[in-house]
Amino acid sequence: MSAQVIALTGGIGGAKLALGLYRVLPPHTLTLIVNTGDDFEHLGLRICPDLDTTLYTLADLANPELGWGRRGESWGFMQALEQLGGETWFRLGDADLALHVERTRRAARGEPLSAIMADLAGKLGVRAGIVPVSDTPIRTRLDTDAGELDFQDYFVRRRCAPRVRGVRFPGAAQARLAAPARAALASPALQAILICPSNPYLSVDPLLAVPELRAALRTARVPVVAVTPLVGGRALKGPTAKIMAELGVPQHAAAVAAHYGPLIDGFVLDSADAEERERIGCAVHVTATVMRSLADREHLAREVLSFAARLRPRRAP
Ligand code: FO1
Repeated sequence: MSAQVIALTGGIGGAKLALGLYRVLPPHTLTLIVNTGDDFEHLGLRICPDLDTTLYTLADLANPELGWGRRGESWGFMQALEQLGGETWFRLGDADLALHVERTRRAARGEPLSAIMADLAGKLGVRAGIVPVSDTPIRTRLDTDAGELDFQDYFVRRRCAPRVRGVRFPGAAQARLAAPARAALASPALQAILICPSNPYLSVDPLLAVPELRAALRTARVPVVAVTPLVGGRALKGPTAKIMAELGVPQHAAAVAAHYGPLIDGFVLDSADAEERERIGCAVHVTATVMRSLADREHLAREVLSFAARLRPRRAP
């Protein structure tokens, strides 16, 4: 059986590295375990933004300007909805809508989310596993100075403006891993578990809040490697640095490594932050982590994989 790699991902930064990995590895050897804390019911539809961003990115259908949704999208549905006085703060493109409608229809018949996504990914020609962390709902809720908010209310409707005091993940403690995620973690051919440069507090923490996944990382016999989402104390996109400041955490890559703590064996630091190396309590690899081009994504993927391969496998517990 060929060597297998797992990457934990969510959001647009995560999808960039996921694409790099997809392009440098034999595609069927990659399993992406994806955040579902951003999911919500909207306009009667089941919306799974991180799963869809990952799917569209790997299927080469993603909108390069927005990072979410589909390339070359039309917005007739939104325009018609606006005319009718409907809710338009969360934009659903016409082609994107088809995915939400189809997923909602199949979920209503009782099909697990992981099975629906595996089938839809196959239909779009994607050969890596795009797996929701769990088939049961996990929701990211933020305690803010504007009250407790659902993720998309905070992220899209209020554009991340409220100050964050804490984040919780209802449903995560009871959630079981989706079966394909469990199978990938148990594979004897597994070589590495990677944590993509996703927002640690909003995209990765909901994954790590699932007890089975946290335990799998703690007891993994393969190296677990995280990639910094910060460069020079700033996130290229999204509210990672703002949230760290609001939570009283220093806005440094080293603080992200400390956040993952004993769950990781290696941390990939950006060249701009090389001096932070000494402050990180695990093996460190320094390289260019900013992913503007496809070549950048592939380069980072190769760097992360070869770093993980150099780390000694953990001993059996
Ligand atoms: N993000 C926005 O900032 N505005 C939107 O209107 C919006 C719509 C949207 C529709 C489908 C989808 O899959 C993602 C969408 N996103 C939108 C992104 C979404 O909020 C993601 O949760 C974030 O990118 C965080 O990962």
